[in-house]
Amino acid sequence: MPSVIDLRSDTVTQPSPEMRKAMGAAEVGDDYYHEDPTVKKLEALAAELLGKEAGLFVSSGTMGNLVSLMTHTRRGDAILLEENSHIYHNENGGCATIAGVLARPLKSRHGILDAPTIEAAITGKEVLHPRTSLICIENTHNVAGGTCWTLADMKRVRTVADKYKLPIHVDGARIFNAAVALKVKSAKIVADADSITFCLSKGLACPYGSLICGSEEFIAEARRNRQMVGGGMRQAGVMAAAGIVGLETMIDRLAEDHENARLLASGLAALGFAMEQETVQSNMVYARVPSSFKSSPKDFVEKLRKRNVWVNPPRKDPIRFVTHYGIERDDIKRALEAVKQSLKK
Ligand code: TLP
Repeated sequence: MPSVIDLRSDTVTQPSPEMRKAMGAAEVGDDYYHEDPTVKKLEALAAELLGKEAGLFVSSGTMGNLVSLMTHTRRGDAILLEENSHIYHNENGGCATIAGVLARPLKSRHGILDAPTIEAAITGKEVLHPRTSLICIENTHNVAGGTCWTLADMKRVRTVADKYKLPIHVDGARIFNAAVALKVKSAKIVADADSITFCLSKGLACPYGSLICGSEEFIAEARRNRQMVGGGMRQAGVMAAAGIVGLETMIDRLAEDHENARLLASGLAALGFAMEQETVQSNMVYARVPSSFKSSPKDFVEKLRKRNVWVNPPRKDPIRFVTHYGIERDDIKRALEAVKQSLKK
């Protein structure tokens, strides 16, 4: 049976052989007592890469974002975020139910918020309105197509944030994709942010985990909040070991995923798929099934699956294809052939 080409997400990646080896050999201890040397090494490495004072290992991007929100805000505050952001839509409302904040979703161009939109949404002077206490941005922006916030985009938001003395949190689940796409050091990309969450378990191909990075003081408080949501760890060095390998070996490789995404995008466009090419900036392609295809996008996805190419059925219209570790150039060519066949009756 031919192997499956799984383009549902970069979360489906298998750990590399080097990761499995490192996990087996990891030196571990009880992280509650700060005695897991491998976790400590991972946290220090992450902080160094992102130019922050400290790092904290958490179980997922969702937990990283939640703990960061809890650390930056008080219950009843308002936070500003993009209307299609992961925190707003895909974290099961944790910001409201657990952090207790009011999320104000803002319109953007391709996921990139502009300063006037942010400034207009800031409330807090009047007793009538919740106090705005945080600006969240997503880099790369998933639903906008894997789009990247440039340094200039960040600077503009930093200027407003400074004017109102607001911190910025970056949901950087795929921050290294942004760094590689923009050819900028990761630390520079988040230099204007107060905190960042990034995922090991996406393009870096690790089996588990995310990190929060920020100041020493912020991370100490985040550690308390992580405890509150049940995220305390014990011998987590087994997982952290894979994270270290991910950070050391998987970042530059992301360029291949981006190249494969571009190849896929041009192939899909040639087959009549509609997409905004300018949003194909990293490892994702969002594309609409050609209007000549007489059935629904869901049917198309099912037909494609029968040809061993997996993508998620679209929630709304565009179908998302994600490239990642384990997907080679030849797989993209095979996938495009399967797409072509699936468009036929
Ligand atoms: N994104 C996942 C899904 O939501 C399942 C995906 O397949 O793209 N921020 C962003 C921008 C994300 O895309 C994700 C996950 C997260 C946060 C949450 O990370 P996890 O899944 O580790 O909680």
